[in-house]
Amino acid sequence: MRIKLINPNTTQRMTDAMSHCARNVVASGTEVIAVSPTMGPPSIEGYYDEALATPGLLAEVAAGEREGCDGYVIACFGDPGLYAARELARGPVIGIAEAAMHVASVLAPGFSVVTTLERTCNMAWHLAERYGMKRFCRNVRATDVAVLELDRPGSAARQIILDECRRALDEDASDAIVLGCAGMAELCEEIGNALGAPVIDGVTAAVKWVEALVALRLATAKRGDYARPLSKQYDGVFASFSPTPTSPLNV
Ligand code: 5HY
Repeated sequence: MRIKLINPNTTQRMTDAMSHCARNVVASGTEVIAVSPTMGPPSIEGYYDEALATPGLLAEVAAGEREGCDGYVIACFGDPGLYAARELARGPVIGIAEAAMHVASVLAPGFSVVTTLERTCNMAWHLAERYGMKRFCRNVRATDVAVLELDRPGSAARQIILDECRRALDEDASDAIVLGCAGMAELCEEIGNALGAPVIDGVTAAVKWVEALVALRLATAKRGDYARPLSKQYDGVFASFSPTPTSPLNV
């Protein structure tokens, strides 16, 4: 099977890192195709970034449909464009926040999210609400580490994140941690070993979930909200995104 892992920001080193993590967990018969859009923000740290990352993300889903991909992961903790992507895709589409929160909810009575900037904390709360996870989510904590600072050589990010995760377990009545950024995927095992508690990375959780759904021959429902977009001619620079009966996008 072929799973397309889409990093909605344009930073290739982040895409490469999450691709490595995903390839380490998939079954031998599963191919991971990791991509970034050619247009959009280098990191997603707010609603405006998310909005401008979504067209490029959707173009990658449309390309995946033409390439015969079996399922998709939206590898950004805001799960941008998740429902629009489901309109385009035949196979399952899972967001990393959605996956990580659901996994945490069956491993512990409560979890804390440890994310990057303070300004993205409410986005995580909104996602917990949307996914029915608020009863499990005890807290959302910011480390104020910028997304592109996470893997900068010499950055103190690892220690800052580990310390915040430890405070979350000590202070939030949480027994599990959800890492609130795709850029934290490579830290997951190290932090989990240090804390002796479940630490969940949404990238690998989402990839395995998509793999399981495809293996069960389950696909996105196409009767209601996730039916193909209605055909219409878009204007201006988005003309190439015009949905048609056959190919939703010809980008
Ligand atoms: C992410 N931003 O996973 C989110 C994390 C965040 O570029 N990839 C990004 O800080 O919201």
